Formats: sequence, structure tokens, C-alpha cells
Amino acid sequence: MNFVVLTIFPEMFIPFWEHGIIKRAVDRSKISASTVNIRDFAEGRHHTTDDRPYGGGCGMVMKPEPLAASIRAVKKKQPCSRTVLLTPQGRVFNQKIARTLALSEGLIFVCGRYEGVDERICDSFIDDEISIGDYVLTGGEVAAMVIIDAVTRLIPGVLGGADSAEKDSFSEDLLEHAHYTRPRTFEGTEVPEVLLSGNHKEIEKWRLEMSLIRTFLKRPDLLKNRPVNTQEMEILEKWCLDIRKIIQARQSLSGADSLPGN
Ligand code: 4FV
Repeated sequence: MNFVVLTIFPEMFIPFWEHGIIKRAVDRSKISASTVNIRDFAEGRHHTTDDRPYGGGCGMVMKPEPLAASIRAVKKKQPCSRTVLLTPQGRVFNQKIARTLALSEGLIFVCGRYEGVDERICDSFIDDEISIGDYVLTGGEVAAMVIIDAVTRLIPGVLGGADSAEKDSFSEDLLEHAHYTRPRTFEGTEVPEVLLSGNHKEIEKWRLEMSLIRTFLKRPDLLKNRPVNTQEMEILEKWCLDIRKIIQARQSLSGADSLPGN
């Protein structure tokens, strides 16, 4: 996978390329990553990359010529790479999109600044518009880093044996189960017994149940159109049973006769 970032602040990416799993992926040639300074493609003594908006209004707009020239220069070297504009107008990024992007040969990220880029760039030079969320950033750079980070860890061989993307949050569109490590007791709180049992079948079942509960409590929207497999159905039915028992117990306490809807 080849990442190229078009930006007027290439220095922002130096620490990003040089740390953690991204650095390891570069060192292992699992990815190649570089920046191109849009200003290097801007005319005039001041290499101006922005100008006032037609029709008036506040802020500045990124000029089309330097962007077009820089995109053409990169596409010449990597004709198979897709151009991605980071913009609030784009489809909202998620793990499913990350998995799809990870299959690309190369990605060219166009980072806007100011109010955004001239619309004629979006019309003729951009393959994909992606937003990292419904809020406004000062520039597309940090959004490009978010996407590069999420995509890089999905590239085969980037995550070593111990850590794998298979068990990710959202890999099954469920939130991840709780994680524990030593010490066994921390400030009076024990690690759940099942995790110390060595019984991997029980541990897997517990982790799935924890993922389902967390997703149900924290992100029920993720469960809405999500198919449920048999093991999950068993867990959900056990819950219903447990909840029914609780209601019956409370009913018998308060002497009410039958369950609602029965
Ligand atoms: C953004 C987002 C974002 C808009 C104008 C940069 C800013 C400025 N990019 N997801 N949300 N971009 O707010 O990706 O050019």
C-alpha cells in the first residue's frame, strides 16, 4: 500500500510516520508513505495556494491550479492510486470503509485548509470524499492521519502475531470485550475468574457475551440491522430468561398478578 499526502503542512506528518505501528509498517515495507507540498506547485513569488471566495464571504479557498498540478504529478507516478479528499461533505469513515480502502493499491490524500478547496477540483480530480465525523477541522491533515492509521493496521503482516485485527471492535460490528492484565487484584478489584480458568471455550463465550452486552448498552444502533448467529442468539435468549426471572421475582414481591403483555 502506498500513501501520498498532498498538504501545505508536510512537516505535520514527520512524527506520524516515525512512531509505533506506522513506523514499523514503513520499516517492514508493508506501506510506503510520503508527503507532497502543494505550495511547491503554486505560481508566483509567494507560491500562493489560496484566494478570496467568489461571491464574497469570510475565509479563503484553496486555488485549483496548485492542487490540480500536484495531483497530476503524483498520479503520473501512481496511476492506480485513488484520490481521497478529506471533507465534511464526504461519506463518514468507519471500519467497513477502512477494510475496503485497505484493498487499494495506493491512496492519495488531498488535505484542504481554510474554507476548503475550489469545487472544480472535487468535480474532476477526486475519486472519493471521506469525512471522519460531523464537525469542522482546521485542515484535512489530522483526518488523513486517522484514515492512514486505521487502514495501515488492516494490511496483512502489519499487526504482528500477538495483535491481530480479526478481534477488533467492529470486526463483528460489536464493541470489544473488556481487557485485563496483571496484577490479578488491583485496588481490591479482581480479574473475572473465567479469564484465569484456562478454559478457552468458556473464555471465548464470556468475551462474546461481554461484547454483546457492551454493544447493547453503549451502541445499540450497531445491533439494529446486524444478523445474530446461533451462539449470540443463545446468549440473548439466556438474557431474556434472566430478565424474565427478575421481573417475576419483583412481581411476586409486589404481589402484582401477571407479566405485562402476557
Ligand atoms: C474534515 C472532516 C474537515 C473543512 C475545511 C478542513 C475541514 C478545511 N475533513 N473530515 N470533518 N475538514 O472538517 O474530514 O479545509
